[in-house]
Amino acid sequence: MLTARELLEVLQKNDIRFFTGVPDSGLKDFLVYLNDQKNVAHVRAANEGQAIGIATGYHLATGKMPLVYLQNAGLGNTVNPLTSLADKTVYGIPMLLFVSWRGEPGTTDEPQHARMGEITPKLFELMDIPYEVANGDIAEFETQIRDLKTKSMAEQQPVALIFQRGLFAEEKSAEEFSGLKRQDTLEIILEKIGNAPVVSTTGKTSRELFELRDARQEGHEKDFLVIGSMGAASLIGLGIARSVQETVYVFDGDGSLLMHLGALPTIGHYAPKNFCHILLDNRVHESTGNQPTVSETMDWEALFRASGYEDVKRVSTKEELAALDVKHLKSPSAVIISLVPGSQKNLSRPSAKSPVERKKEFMSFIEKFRA
Ligand SMILES: Cc1ncc(C[n+]2csc(CCOP(=O)(O)OP(=O)(O)O)c2C)c(N)n1
Repeated sequence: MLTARELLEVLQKNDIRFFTGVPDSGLKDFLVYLNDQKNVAHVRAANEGQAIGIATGYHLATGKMPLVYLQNAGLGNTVNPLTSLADKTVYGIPMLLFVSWRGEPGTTDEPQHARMGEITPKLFELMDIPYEVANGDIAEFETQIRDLKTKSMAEQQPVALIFQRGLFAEEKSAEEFSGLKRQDTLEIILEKIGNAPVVSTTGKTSRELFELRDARQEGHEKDFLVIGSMGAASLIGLGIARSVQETVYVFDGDGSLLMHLGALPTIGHYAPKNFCHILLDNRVHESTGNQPTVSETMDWEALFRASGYEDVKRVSTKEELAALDVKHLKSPSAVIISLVPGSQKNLSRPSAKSPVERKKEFMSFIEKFRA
């Protein structure tokens, strides 16, 4: 097992001192530790492809090797800049990718990780990126870092280290905050929107929605849970809204929305008359261990308005939320809800039925709303 402190020391010894990426729970401890270090250069990226861009800029300016951390789910976002920017047939940019391995064959994981879990090593082979699977023994790990760095610098190309689950020592548990939380919010909104279709984002939002439907003794057919493809919820919502009459509610996260922010002007441009975007703004990637997003410095209201949303509201308290007439906003509308991070300890995961079965139920549910 590795501790975050040991790991950072090894990296610094090898003069790897610049960090960027998108968090994952497999690297949670390391990332929480990294965020706490005031003297470490760290840029929190909105998506993994952008992290490759940031890392490239660092290398251009310093000649040194940056580190990019990501979950393998985000590898798809990196393929374009890795192959057309950092590849040795183009600009040849040395960088070390720390990739956490969800869906590793032979392990138990969620269905959305199975395909990428299987092809992660093959993707590196296809992209001709040398990789190793990280060793939990610190001395071995140090050798791996040294060798990968030497290769990356000598051949002027990216290299990768893949982290299996459970390689890090036990994490410190998340801080408790008091204030409006996601689950209470979702409950109030579900009460208000009745029988409308919902598209909900990746991570704990979909898991809480799933639990709430059970608690309310409702089925799950009204919800399309975006369990993978982080950042796609609002775009899926747009595709649905263009094809049905009923209002579509999108439950989004700040991390998810930031990942594909281009969704906003697209939605604003096409301006569906039945679209409500609910942003659950807890300012962190709570699902992967509360690593901060850049939401803190965002003017979300201005951004939604500038993108063409007709009605934009911010809600910060339970009372304000209770008073919100979400059914009568001018569409496309946005409700930005300021939340504190926090969810139940033993949050379940949608199970019993496969994603395909749930998709079929959702499709039969929205069929009656077809335009
Ligand atoms: C492309 C991609 N990158 C990273 C992840 C890992 N991941 C799952 S949920 C999540 C955080 C989502 O943050 P946010 O939308 O703010 O919701 P919160 O977790 O705070 O509820 C991340 C980073 C992923 N699933 N897919």
